[in-house]
Amino acid sequence: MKDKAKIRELINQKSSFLLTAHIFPDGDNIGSLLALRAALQQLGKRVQVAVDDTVPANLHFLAGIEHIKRAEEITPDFQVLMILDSSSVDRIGAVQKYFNEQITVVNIDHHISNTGFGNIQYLDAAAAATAEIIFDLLVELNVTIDSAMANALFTGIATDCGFFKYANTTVKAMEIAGKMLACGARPQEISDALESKSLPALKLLARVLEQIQVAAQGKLAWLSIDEASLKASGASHEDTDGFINYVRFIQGAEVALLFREVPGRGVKVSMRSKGAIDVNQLAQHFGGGGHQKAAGCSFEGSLQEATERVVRAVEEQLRK
Ligand SMILES: [Mn+2]
Repeated sequence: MKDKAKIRELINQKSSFLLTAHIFPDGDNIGSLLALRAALQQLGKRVQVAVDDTVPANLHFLAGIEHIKRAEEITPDFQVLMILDSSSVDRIGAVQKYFNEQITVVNIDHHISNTGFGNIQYLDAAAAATAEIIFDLLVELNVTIDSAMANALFTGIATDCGFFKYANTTVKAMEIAGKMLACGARPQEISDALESKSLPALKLLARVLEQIQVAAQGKLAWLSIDEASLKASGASHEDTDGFINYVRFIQGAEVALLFREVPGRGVKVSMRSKGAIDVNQLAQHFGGGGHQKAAGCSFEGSLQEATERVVRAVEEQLRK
């Protein structure tokens, strides 16, 4: 469903908007939020932005980042709630409390697992990033893309396709990135920021890399980070966001998994596939979702329990 024209009409009719996106924010949802915020402001709209989580430090370089508020800081006088990059409503955390009969909910996303919630949808699982869809929407709205918006959208696309390396890298994604470059995006600044890690994070990485495990003749590899190691290192949870890439690097690994105990929030599981295994299906089996080659889910139970259950499920899949 791609109700681009309906979204344009809605934006033209209404004056006050709340934009939100998923918890555990990343470059795509933050970049998409900031670019859409700037576009709506250009059109003379009142815009608030809320994310029910801490924004990772490596995204603080994006212009306008200070306008991203927590759920409780929002004034509930908006007419439209636009939800970006979120496959289901529970992904927006406490921002859900603003749902009511009076507001129109717009669902803009690229996850194949999107549940189709909301009054109007713009869903495109072929898009490399939600930022790609936001670009299409900005064209539809006829707004001028300035360098800050271009930097935000480039960040979104580059984050989700691993700087044009992953299977979801398309001609369209690269064409839009090229256009963003022409509008003033700064890839080196973006790459430096996205790749930067704190010293505690690097030391934690060094320590946990020793504990990588493999199974299924090396086709499955995983890494678990418990709360104690995280605390002892002095790194934050967001610092470990890119750690799954190191698991992906292992020769012969078709599936890479990262298990993280998030203080007070259970176990977060990230999944990547380099082969035929559909990790979106796998994640959905455990109540999560995402994309065919990149997905995730959460567990309430212990790190050990989560690891055992998911590892067993992947081993079964790889045996088929
Ligand atoms: Mn995304």
